[in-house]
Amino acid sequence: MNFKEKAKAIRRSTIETIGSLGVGHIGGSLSIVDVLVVLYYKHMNIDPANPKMPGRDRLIISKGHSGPALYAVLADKGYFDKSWLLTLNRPHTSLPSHCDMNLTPGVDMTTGSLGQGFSCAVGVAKASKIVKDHAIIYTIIGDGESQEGQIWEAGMFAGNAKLNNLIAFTDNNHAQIDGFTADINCVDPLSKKWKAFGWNVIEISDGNDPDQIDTAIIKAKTSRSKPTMIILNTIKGKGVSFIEKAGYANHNMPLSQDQVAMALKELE
Ligand SMILES: Cc1ncc(C[n+]2csc(CCOP(=O)(O)OP(=O)(O)O)c2C)c(N)n1
Ligand SMILES: [Mg+2]
Repeated sequence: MNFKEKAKAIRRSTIETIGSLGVGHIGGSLSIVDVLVVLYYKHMNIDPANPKMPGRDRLIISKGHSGPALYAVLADKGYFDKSWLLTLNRPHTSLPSHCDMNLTPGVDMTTGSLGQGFSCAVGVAKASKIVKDHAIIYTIIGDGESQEGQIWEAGMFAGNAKLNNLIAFTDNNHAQIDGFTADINCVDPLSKKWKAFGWNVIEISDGNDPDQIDTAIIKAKTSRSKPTMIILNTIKGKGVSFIEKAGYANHNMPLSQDQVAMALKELE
């Protein structure tokens, strides 16, 4: 699998999906494409023909507004027809802008209220230990989301419960909805905080580099007694220069058809 080519294709599809509506959570969708690609095309034990396969690995995107990137991956994996992508967030759609496990095949948790998805991931990891199904539970949180108290309550429990079947990622793109995270309520030093909560921590300098992500996941799977937090230092809007340059304004950004064409050209 050529991760970089696949990531480009998923970014194109994400742009087309959001472009069909004309507005959406572009920044936080594009920043997680690389981790999604490494998970879905290499690591996860899943079956698109049987989305609820018992004992499957799970991905819970706690920053649930990044649904469009996940939908691009799920369509490409064959969970549903690619034509669904053009129904994003329209009335009666199966693809709302925030993830919904009751509407979309392949979505493992309903998320969008920041902090809650991560708590659910910890609960699912604990349940998996109890039933001994040997699943790995993956979850992605945002850096802005890490300001939520609920993140730290759940994180404390996961460390104490020694949930080594839980592999979390922080999409550390340094921006949130209306500003840079450091200016609003700085969450640093993330690495030291997670270590203090009993987690194994791996920090990746380029969180948009699939090879670094792959290496980190391989290492995380060897953890014997701790959950692992992989801190991805990413770029919000990664892959399209005018979207990257918009900074935090790309959080929920309008996209004209000319801009869609420009973005697709850059991602050829
Ligand atoms: C509990 C809660 N408060 C506020 C919001 C509104 N909201 C949606 S996204 C967002 C910013 C999140 O920033 P971050 O976690 O860094 O996400 P990313 O940069 O990856 O988009 C906010 C405040 C929400 N969805 N849930
Ligand atoms: Mg952020």
